[in-house]
Amino acid sequence: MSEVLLERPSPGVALIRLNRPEARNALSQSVREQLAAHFTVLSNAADVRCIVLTGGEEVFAAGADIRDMAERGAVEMLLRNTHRLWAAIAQCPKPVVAAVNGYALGGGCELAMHADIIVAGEGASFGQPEVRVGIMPGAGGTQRLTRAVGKFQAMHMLLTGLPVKAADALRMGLASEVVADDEVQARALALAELIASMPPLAVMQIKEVLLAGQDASLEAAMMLERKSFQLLFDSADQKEGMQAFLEKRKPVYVGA
Ligand code: CO8
Repeated sequence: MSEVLLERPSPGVALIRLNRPEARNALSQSVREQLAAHFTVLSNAADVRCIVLTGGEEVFAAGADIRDMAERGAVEMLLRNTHRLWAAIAQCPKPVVAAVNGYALGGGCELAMHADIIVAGEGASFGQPEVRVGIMPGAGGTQRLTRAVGKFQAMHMLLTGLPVKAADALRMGLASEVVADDEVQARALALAELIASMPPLAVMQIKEVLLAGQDASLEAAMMLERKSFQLLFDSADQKEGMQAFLEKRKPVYVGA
């Protein structure tokens, strides 16, 4: 069976499931290639409005595959061009909800941080233990983590390699919600279904502007926001959404 499964649990929603339990869903080059391929296809699929990313009910992902890296040299790592595979996830225009049960460590934590919403189970834990195996994060652990939780929490996690429990992750801003372990998948799917029922152009503009604006000046980011706001007034879904409100009926969005 494939190490990365793609399912379509409900209309508008795609579910990507890591399926390498014997290696705690460690992200080998092959797994990353499969992830990138799925994200590339789903990014362009008009009938997909939200993506749930999960490792299943036991473990999210225990990081990059250490067996796959232990004997590699710098040039070999460079030639893998792994950043292009991560970019397929980072540049996905559709919202991504991570459903995290169990460990999200190293590259697994970085993978979760590529999502837009993180639903964590009470027993989940997040960590960047790379320092303990002689390296450092290479897919956003020093950058996305710091943007999410700030310098002092990020340094604490990165320099010690100590994981944080779900409740602390929530408090720090590294999770959106914490629910009972056996409710994680259902909750992530429910959120994805709700997002999939929203007007897709507005949803994609919100994601794009929020992410681009984080690294721009406030003035530039406000201009981006304004332009996207104005752009949406040319969409059929804006007319439908406002008309439906005025007519006290449920809107029907078409993504145009
Ligand atoms: N890589 C390869 N194999 C792994 C990994 C991993 N990251 N994690 C677990 N496994 C394997 C184990 O080797 C073991 O295999 P086997 O049965 O053949 O001996 C199997 O999974 C089960 O593991 P455990 O027996 O250790 O299971 P436990 O439930 O007792 O423990 C843990 C689970 C806590 C997750 C533990 O396995 C662990 O600490 N794993 C390593 C965590 C880690 O250090 N992660 C960071 C890796 S480095 C990294 O992610 C760099 C990211 C850079 C970005 C990518 C750019 C290329």
